[in-house]
Parts: sequence; structure tokens; C-alpha cells
Amino acid sequence: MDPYRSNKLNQSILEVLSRMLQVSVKDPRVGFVTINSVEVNRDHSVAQIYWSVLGDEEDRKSSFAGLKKARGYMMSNLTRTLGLRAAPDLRFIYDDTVAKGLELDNVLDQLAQNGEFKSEADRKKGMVLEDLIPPFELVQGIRRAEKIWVVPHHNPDPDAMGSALALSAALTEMGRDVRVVSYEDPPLGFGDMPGFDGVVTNDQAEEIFRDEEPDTLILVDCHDISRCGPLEEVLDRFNTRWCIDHHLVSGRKAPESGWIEAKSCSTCTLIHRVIDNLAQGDSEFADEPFNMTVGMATNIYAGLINDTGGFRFSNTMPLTFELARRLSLMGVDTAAVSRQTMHRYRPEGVALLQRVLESFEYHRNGRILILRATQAMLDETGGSMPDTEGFVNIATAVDGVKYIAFMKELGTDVWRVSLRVRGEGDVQILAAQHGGGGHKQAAGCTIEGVADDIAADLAVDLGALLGR
Ligand SMILES: [Mn+2]
Repeated sequence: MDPYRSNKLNQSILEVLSRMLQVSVKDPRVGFVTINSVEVNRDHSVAQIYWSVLGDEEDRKSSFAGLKKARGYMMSNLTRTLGLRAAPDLRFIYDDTVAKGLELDNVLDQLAQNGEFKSEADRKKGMVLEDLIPPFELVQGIRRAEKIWVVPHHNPDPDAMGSALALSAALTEMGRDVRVVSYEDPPLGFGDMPGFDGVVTNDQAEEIFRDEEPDTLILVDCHDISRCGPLEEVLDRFNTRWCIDHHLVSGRKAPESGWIEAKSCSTCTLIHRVIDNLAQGDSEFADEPFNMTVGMATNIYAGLINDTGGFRFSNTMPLTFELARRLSLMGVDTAAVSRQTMHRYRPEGVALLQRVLESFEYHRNGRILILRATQAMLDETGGSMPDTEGFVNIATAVDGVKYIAFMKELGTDVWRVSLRVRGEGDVQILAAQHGGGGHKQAAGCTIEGVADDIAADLAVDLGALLGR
């Protein structure tokens, strides 16, 4: 057997078992166990697992008992996660050479160095791109896939669409059969994104699914198919689903498996890391290395600038600029991407903006601002809901305003509400109370009822946040 493959398998088993010990092995007897190394034999039928545990002889005994008990579970989970034909027989061998060398002081030093004692803000500041590591299972899952659908959330923004286009271009590069499935009425500016002309829309999805059944679904900027609106029914048929997203999970819905990293300023940042990883190639899947293209980089940049509001929002971190720098060096026309995807209005959209500005309604001495876009305004101006993208940024620019609620009339007595906070605060809590989600700074939900009542309730609820 190729020694390179064995080494790689050793490393993979070590990573997956370590993760299982942290996340899914719940046996209380298993203490602070570390897996130091793994050695598979020539035909991969046996894996020797060298482990140690923090503590004394008693901890060692009870941890060993727990490991033996979990062995069957670990073997089947390992086979599934790594896509092995058969599970290697796991043999646990206690190896305290590593543990002995680590006095408690060293452990504490290590924790301090890893930033365990730092504040969240300081830790974010210190993060570099390489600290964002795509989960092993996700990368393997993507490599195993052959016919893939990449799907952004309903009403996609440039982060969702940029993520979908960049990832699908990378998968195409890898020889996979891939489609970006999106929605009708895309916002202005998407037409300039590389690869957008190949996107299919939700109305065609049913037929395409039937004719050439795909095997894998990857949701981007979205962690649950319920956020895919008109695509939810078709997507529900996929057995293999992954997601890549940076939204906080409200806890109400179980997310798909994949990578949800709320510390990341955009999904595109995560997509960059995934593509970086895929681009290294993997002989096990006969995946050749490839280079990230300027097209991929351009789509990633579109998501990066839009989700950070052009590097103005508080989610902008040093690594945001690091990524921007790398993309710019790759040849992305950053000025063109800004022009094409930000602050861009159709004349009908500007007419609509005029009407929306007239709806501005202030509460609590101008600290709360509620605005509306109604179906009547659309009819009168010829504007559409996608035209309202960006209007909320005007509201957040009004001096003295702390909380903003933008109500968009989706249908009779059905309102989509976008919530924003300037500076410190958390509107995600309020959105979650209405079954929505998002981030602390920007969140959204759908509320049914009469407009004036909803506005009055929002003024009260946001007022309560002000009081905190
Ligand atoms: Mn996003």
C-alpha cells in the first residue's frame, strides 16, 4: 500500500476520532482523552490508536473502559465519515510519553497561546484566514459527490450568489456535474457576476431533478432548506445535504451538516477556504490540484464587500482585509465589483426609494426608525422588491438612529421585516422570536398582520432593546 495514503488515513482517523471524542462520545467515563497518533497496518484492517488522558491511574482506567464501550460506534461512524469500504479494527494503546511531558503549566500556557483566555473581540482580531478550517467531513463529502446542486437562500444577496457561483466553478474545475439553482427575478447586478448566465431558476428545478437526479445538495449562506422558499419541496428529496453558512442558528431548526461559522464576516470567506482546500487535490478521489480562477475570486469579493457593507460593518475583521488583499492580488477588478453589486438602482427603483423615504416613521426621540415598502408603492412606481436592496442602509445612516425596522409587504397582511442596529446591540433575538434569524447586527423575519399594528409592536419591542 502506498505509504502516502496510509499517512493520510492515519491523519484522517486521528482527526475524526478526536472530533468524535469532543462532540459525540458522551460516556462520562471518558475523561480529557487526547489521541496522540494513529497507525494503520498494511492492508488497513487494523488501526492502533495511541492515546493518553489528563489525570491519574483512575482516570486512565475509566477512560479506557469508556473507549472500549464506544469502540463499535466509533468504527461505524469512522467508516461512514471517511467513506471506507470496511472499518479498521480499532486497538487502543495507552501512551503517556506525550502526557508526561506536559505539566499543567504547559497546558495553561498552551491555552493562553490559543487565546482561550482572551475576549471574543480580541480573539477575532487575532484570527487569520488559516484559522478558519473547513471540517474534514465536509471536504470529504464534497469530494465524494458527483452530481451536485449548489443552492443559495431565497432572495439571494451577493454573498449567497457569489458563494454559489465560486463554489460551482471550483467543482466544475474538479470535473463534477454541478448546477447552481436559484430563483426568478434576480437583483440588478447579478448579471455581471462570472458564471451567472449558467444559473437555473426554481421554476425549472422540478424537471431538472427528475431528468438527471443529483446526489448531493450544498446550501450556501443558508443552513436550512426552509430558507429556500419555492425550492424547499424539491430540495427536501436530497438525502445528502451540506451547508456552508455564517448565520447564527436560532436553535429552532436543526441545521444541515456542514460548516456554520458565525465568526466569519461572510459565507464567501468560508467558500474561499473550502476552495483553497479542494484546490490542493486528493489522490484518493483522483482529484487533481487546480488553481483558483479570477472568476471565482471575483464572486468571492462580491460577497465579501456586500456582507461587510464595503468594510464598514462591525463584522469587518483584520482577516477580512487579508482576504481582500489576496483577491485583489489575484487580479479582481475591485472597483468594477463595487460598481456592479453595490448602490446600484434602476430608475424605477429610485422612484420607489422616494416613496419609501416618505414612509420614515421615528419613535423614541429619533432613536428608532421604521420604514415601509408597500405593494401599492411598487404598483405606482414600477419598482420591485429586489429594488429595495440597500434602502435600509440609508435608514442606518441617519444620525441619532439606533434601531431600524424595514417592513416589506409580501402579500396581504404578510410583511418581511429587516432589522438593523447601529453599533452595539442584538436584533437577532427579536427576529428569532418571530421565527427568523440572521446576525446580531442584521436580522430578518416574516410577520403576519396589519401594517400599523406591526409597526406599533416593533416600536415597543425595539424600545425595550433601547432600555437595556
Ligand atoms: Mn452572508
